[in-house]
Amino acid sequence: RARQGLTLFFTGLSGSGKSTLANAVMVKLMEIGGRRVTLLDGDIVRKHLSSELGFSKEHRDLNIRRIGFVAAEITKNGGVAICAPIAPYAATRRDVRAMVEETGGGFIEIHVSTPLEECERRDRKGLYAKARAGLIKGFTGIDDPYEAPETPELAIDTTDCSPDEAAQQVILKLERLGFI
Ligand code: GGZ
Repeated sequence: RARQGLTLFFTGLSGSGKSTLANAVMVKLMEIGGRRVTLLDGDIVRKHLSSELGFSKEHRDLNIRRIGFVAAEITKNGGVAICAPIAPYAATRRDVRAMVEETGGGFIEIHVSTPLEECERRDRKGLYAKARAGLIKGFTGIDDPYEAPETPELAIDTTDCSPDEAAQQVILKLERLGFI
């Protein structure tokens, strides 16, 4: 598997630590070397690939399918795609897994399982406060669903662990699975 392409798919609530963790894992993989690494973070994708989309179920699904398509292309060519959207719907995540696995590469789903309570306590961007006040409608975890993965390859709660510790857990998992 050490030569196979691979997609790391982080899913979790806003503020759960997906971006921070995805970045830390990217840095570690680049240090290890051997594979090209592409980060498809939620914010980056929303800006460059899905700028016309909102947050309805249809638009979220379309956003995730686009990410899945790009990740599958990268994986097919032997690279590492690191994705970090909320991706709230289980069925859509399953479809993306199938798209990636069809290329013969690996798909590792990582649930960044930091509970809502902690995400809301952090509220780095003030979005939870706005959602609670009704200023943002359809905010994931407040008045929009998040379907937690039932059998992810890995689940990491970042409440009590540093980004470096969390990233190390991902690297360890990749070693155990034979990808690095
Ligand atoms: C959830 C929203 C919403 C709503 C704007 N619901 O903390 P952030 O700001 O940077 O992460 C959130 C981001 C989610 O975009 P994704 O592309 O990851 O979502 S999905 O996978 O569902 O397509 C948040 C911001 O966009 N944001 N409105 N209503 N998050």
